[in-house]
Amino acid sequence: MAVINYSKKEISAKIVYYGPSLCGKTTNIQSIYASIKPEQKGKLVSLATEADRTLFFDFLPIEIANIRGFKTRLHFYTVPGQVYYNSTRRAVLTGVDGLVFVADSQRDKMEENIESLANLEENLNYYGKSLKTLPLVIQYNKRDLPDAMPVAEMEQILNQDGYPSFEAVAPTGEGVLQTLTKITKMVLKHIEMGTSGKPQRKTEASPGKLAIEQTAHAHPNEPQPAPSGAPSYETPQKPDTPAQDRPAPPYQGASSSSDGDFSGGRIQIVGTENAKIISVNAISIPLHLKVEGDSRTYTMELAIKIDSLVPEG
Ligand SMILES: Nc1nc2c(ncn2[C@@H]2O[C@H](COP(=O)(O)OP(=O)(O)OP(=O)(O)O)[C@@H](O)[C@H]2O)c(=O)[nH]1
Ligand SMILES: [Mg+2]
Repeated sequence: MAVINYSKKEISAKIVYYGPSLCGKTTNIQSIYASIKPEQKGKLVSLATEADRTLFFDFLPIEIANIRGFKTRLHFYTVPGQVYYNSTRRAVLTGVDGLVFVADSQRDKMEENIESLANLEENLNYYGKSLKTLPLVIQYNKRDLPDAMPVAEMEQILNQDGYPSFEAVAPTGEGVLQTLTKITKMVLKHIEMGTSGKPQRKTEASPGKLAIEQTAHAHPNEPQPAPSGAPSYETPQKPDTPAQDRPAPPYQGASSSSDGDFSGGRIQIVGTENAKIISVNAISIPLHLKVEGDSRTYTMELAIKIDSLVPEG
């Protein structure tokens, strides 16, 4: 789950590149690292065996544009694809906010792709999560190889739910930034709106999402700006990149508060009134609130459900 530090005004989100052994996860991260401006990226950390197989994970932090005044950091991880490292794969998924499934396009790797996707769902289930409720992008990598399966066939097998997908040749960077941009936008939308970033799916609310919505989702009745913050790259986007997959322009900050809308600023409780019993097991307490940057005072009823009222003494 995204970590939001309100006092520092920072959001951190975790995106994991998952997929079978040797499908090109590390190569994706290396290619991203080579394309991102130095001031936007942190150190690329790779923990690999001598044969360059990922042993634990690769890690790349990227800082992106502010979202509603919050500095936003994305942490990209890969997992070790080799089958016997499952406990490490599962550990890397802790707190994941978005996923890129890198599929190997070679025909004889299809079984491994299917197994890895099933393994991903199984490991997410361990944390009470699912592909159905997390942003996911599928990448068909190794498109340059002669035995690459047609994409339509791969879609049929791996992507019946219609997740966004991209073709890639990771060592040349082809399709790498498009994949990154898409998952970044989906994750930011997920954080902002409390959705999976997939409009066709209905997601269940969780306490974490609610907290994010209350503070970061500014104006529910106004048109929302497209989530910003796709990293800017040193290499230009290909001209044939579909418009929706290009990085969005930097978001210029939250607009001023409108009536009854507490977004964007710090909320201070300036007064309370006596609690009222509103049902056999609930009370409400009127709270008077002030919002940073707004001279008006607001009143809100805080309703609390209680098991029972036990007289003291
Ligand atoms: N031809 C071709 N080779 C690729 C492509 N992507 C990756 N490779 C090569 O495939 C090999 C494995 O790539 P990695 O990025 O290390 O794979 P990985 O998914 O991180 O593998 P594990 O860490 O073992 O899970 C390397 O030799 C890469 O150069 C591609 O699109 N085309
Ligand atoms: Mg690797």
